[in-house]
Amino acid sequence: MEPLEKLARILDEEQFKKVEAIKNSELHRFLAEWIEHLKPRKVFVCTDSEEDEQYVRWKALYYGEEKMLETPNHTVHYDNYYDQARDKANTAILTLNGEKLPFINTKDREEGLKEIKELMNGIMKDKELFVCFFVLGPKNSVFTIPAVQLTDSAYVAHSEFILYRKGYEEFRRLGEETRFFKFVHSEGELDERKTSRNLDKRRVYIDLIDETVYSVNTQYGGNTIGLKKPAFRLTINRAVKEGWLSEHMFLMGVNGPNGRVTYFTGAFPSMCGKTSTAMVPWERLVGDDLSFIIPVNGKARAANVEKGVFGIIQGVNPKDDPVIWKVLHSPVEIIFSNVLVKDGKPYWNEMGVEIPEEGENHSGRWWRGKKDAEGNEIPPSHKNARFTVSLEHFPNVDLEALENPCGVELGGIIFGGRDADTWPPVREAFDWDHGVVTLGAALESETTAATLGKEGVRAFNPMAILDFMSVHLKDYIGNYLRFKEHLRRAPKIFGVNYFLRDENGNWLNHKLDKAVWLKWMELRVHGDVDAIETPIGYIPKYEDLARLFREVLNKEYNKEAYEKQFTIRVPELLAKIERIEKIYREKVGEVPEELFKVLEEERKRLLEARGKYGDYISPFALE
Ligand code: SPV
Ligand code: MN
Repeated sequence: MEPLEKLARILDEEQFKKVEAIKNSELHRFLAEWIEHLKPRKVFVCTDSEEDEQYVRWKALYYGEEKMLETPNHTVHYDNYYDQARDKANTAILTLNGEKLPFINTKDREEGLKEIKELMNGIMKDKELFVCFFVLGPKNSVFTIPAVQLTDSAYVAHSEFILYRKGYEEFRRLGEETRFFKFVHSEGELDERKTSRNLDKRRVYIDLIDETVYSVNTQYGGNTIGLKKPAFRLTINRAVKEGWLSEHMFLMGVNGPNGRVTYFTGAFPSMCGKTSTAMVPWERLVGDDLSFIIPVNGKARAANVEKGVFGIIQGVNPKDDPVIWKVLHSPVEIIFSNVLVKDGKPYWNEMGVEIPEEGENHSGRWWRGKKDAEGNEIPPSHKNARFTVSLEHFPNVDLEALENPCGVELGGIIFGGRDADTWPPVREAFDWDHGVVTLGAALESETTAATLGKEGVRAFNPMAILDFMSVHLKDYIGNYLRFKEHLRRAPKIFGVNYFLRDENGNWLNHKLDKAVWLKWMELRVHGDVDAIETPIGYIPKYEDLARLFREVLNKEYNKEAYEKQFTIRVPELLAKIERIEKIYREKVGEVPEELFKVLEEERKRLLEARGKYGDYISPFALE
């Protein structure tokens, strides 16, 4: 039977009409195959209309996946207590003949597809299936990638309406031409709290060949929201094949002198200050998680893949995060997940106000001192509790940059990690290759609660993207190094470290200092301030920072603080080069020779400097 005929039989007339109006035979084939396989009780197809979006919001409440909170348009959603983060162990890239890739969890494609098909056979028999259309990137632009999502979770569909641009009309416009991503998700059987029950059968499988991701027996957004991290694996693969960059990066504009705006992307591992950097209140927020960077007419142009934020809520407080705080306390559409709720109000760890002694949270009914099955005390909210909200509600959003089909011209790229003892707070690479290798490819960071597993362990995390890597790292790095060939002027590359400590373990910087580093980087992109040349790149001069600290934060910045922060730590830097070189030689392999050459040059400069100035080099010695 033809797919459309099949769909005409399975769907009611109203839903069928919506599908038929999209003239794309691959879409019809996919829908017919999967709807037949999932066997939902009911199917709802979402167009771009406000009514259809409202239907999804309402169904999230009706099915109990979300509950209303006191503030209008606010809801709360809970994931299973053991389903609170991305599940790396059960996420795999499907490869032909079981090919293995360094640092990537892979699974034989045939086996993986078979397993998924079995797990999903009839899995929606008591459920309603939502068929939703969205696009990645701004609509009708070089960045646009259409995508279709099948899910039995109204919460997942609802989240996508907040986070992505609607795509039904785009599918109709493109018709047979549409080359699109496909996502199939089922939360599986639910328990009485409406959270996924069969976590032992949780799987996220990524099929690069069909550009399809399957996700089952999980609800946590990082595993289930197709257009977010599942799609990211697919876009990295496309980007490497087509010569552009798909990155785990925020996008923001930094206000320079005389009305100048310079755009930056920034890559940080999860929970390392990425969102808070993008949201510095007086700068221009464009995106906080995923960026596409495409060469257009010799310039690197960047766009936010999304239009909303799935942000970490722990630690958001009125003093340090006034903008987020205000948004979270206004009656705009927000889904809170895995927070504490008492009398219809949400609470979270380290929010800077008093938290009730009991209520409901990700563990069910909660009281202070409650322990989990492993004997660990359960905090009021989960460390990875989140809020989902559209960017349009932020007072500092740069809407023009967000919706511009041409994206914005990129002035700089920032790499940062959680590093206690090696990198200075900010520095600029000598050139593209130096930045790509010593700042991007060499990025290491301590692990955090954003993934299941142990925290605080220093881990190799090139470009903060390792969790999502879907191609051989040698190809990914090679594509980065070649990217400059498409450009007349490459963006400058910077490295930052917000987590540097002294020998007693004390933080050397305040949370807000990042706002000063941003201003310095903005000036450097245009050559407006001088810098000190060190073996590892250019660092700021004391005078410039002292002025910027006064102007930006109204703070005195003394020479002692500067000297401690910007001392070049030669032994740690040399040890890092050793580690990184070893990883690329032994664990990655076949990496472009340039990478080793750039590392070798850096080692030489460090050894030479050590001969002259010793192990710990004051920035004043290099001026
Ligand atoms: C991250 O962990 O990098 C996130 C949240 O942005 S998640 O969607 O879980 O990936
Ligand atoms: Mn992320």
